[in-house]
Amino acid sequence: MLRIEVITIFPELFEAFRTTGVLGGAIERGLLELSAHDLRRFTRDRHRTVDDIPYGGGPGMVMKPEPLVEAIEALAGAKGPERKAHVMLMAPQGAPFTGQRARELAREEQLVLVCGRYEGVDQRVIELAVDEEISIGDYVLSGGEVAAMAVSEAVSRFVPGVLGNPDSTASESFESDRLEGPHYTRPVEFRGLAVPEVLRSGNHAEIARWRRERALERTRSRRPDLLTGGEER
Ligand code: 9D3
Repeated sequence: MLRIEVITIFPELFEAFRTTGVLGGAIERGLLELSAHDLRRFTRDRHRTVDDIPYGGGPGMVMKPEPLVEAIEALAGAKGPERKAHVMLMAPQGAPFTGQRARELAREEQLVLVCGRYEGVDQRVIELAVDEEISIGDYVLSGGEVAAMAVSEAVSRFVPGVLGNPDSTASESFESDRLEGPHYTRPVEFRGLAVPEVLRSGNHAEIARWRRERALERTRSRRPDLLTGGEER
């Protein structure tokens, strides 16, 4: 069973997350575990300090190494060939997180997701205790917690049994290299906007063709990079 351990100064952010939706259901059904660990529990000083000023100067604070390395080692053991857990630092300078990486990570026994805050993490934490640094995209977040949630959701969807239909992960965007087209439900007309006639025609070949066309159109305009393989279909 996959066990996800999150190290954060804001464990309360994960309370609703771990009890809600597909992920909450999967945890309830015993298909995976997710625990959030308060980094401050691994401090030893009165003020439970997790940050300090940067060597060399500059703005902001840096996460000090002792609490982070102690937390990681308490949950995962020391880095090396014996360690069973895969330790990932959520970091803006990390490698881009992808659906393919999510699929691979779903096969791990234990993932430790380390959430940074402030300007960053002392480099020695990475060298001594981290296996991989991951970013979820080119925008600035205030810390790694939202990224850890994104990674947890994306990975959990590849854990066998988490989704009802075993096919539905394969047919989604980024598994099919094509964005999805528009969706409609009732009512057939809403504020003057009608559901496209073809979707009500009952002609399944026509419907499939229409959906392929809309998907291709949308992909061309929003994500042309996905089509550089050149295939038209
Ligand atoms: C304003 C400070 N930034 C200079 C450009 C550096 C910076 C430090 C710390 C930017 C963001 C953060 C906090 N972000 C994360 O911890 C983070 C993140 C992100 O910001 N974007 C995408 N993926 C991730 S994973 C972790």
